[in-house]
Amino acid sequence: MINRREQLKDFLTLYFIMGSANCLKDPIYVLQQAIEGGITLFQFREKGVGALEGQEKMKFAEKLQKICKDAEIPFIINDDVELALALEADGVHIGQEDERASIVREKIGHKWLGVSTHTLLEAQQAIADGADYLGLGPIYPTISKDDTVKIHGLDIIKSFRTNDIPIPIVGIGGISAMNAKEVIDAGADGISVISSISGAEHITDAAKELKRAVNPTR
Ligand code: FQP
Ligand code: MG
Repeated sequence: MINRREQLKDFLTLYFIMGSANCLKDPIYVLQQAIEGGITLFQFREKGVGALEGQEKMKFAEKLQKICKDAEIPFIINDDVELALALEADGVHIGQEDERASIVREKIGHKWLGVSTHTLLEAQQAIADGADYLGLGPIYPTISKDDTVKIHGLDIIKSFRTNDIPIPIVGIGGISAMNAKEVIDAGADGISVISSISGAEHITDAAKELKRAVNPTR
């Protein structure tokens, strides 16, 4: 278990999330370029305008999963626990409005479980329910999700660390190469991005720049 958690922490360094709605170019190409740029983990998040559903969503997920497998990048699925089981994904990510973490944990066995949290109480509950890592955000304002939610800033990461949250945490929301290092310095184990990579003119360069910002030694 300790090994598995240590491994996960490293995979969280540069966590790329996307679905077809986020991409300006072919998502297959976007993922390949992002991998070339050094992403360490991928989350399939097929949501928003024109998102695929049912069989189409599954076929699309399979294609992206194959690319990840070939590159040895773990493949996490957002929200859709049944799809994660069907495809034998490496993990599932859920938020406070999704299926309960304890139920999801029971369904997925030893696959990785990520949970979005916004307070210490939510974090403690998620850990009790069996979360392997926590998503914390939005740290900064973001264009990828609606802007009615509270922006947390770096303080939420610092407070989770001061309060000895024992599992890896990844910052999300408005993270770019400009601010990525301060997210890590605040105590996050990694950063998670959608548009900083998927919306970039040069995907590979954008991923490389983010990687350099969070992990200058590698
Ligand atoms: N953190 C992360 C991760 N991934 C996410 N998808 C979210 C947070 C947001 O359920 P949620 O999760 O609040 O919204 P949505 O399902 O629309 O993404 F930590 F993985 F970076
Ligand atoms: Mg969700």
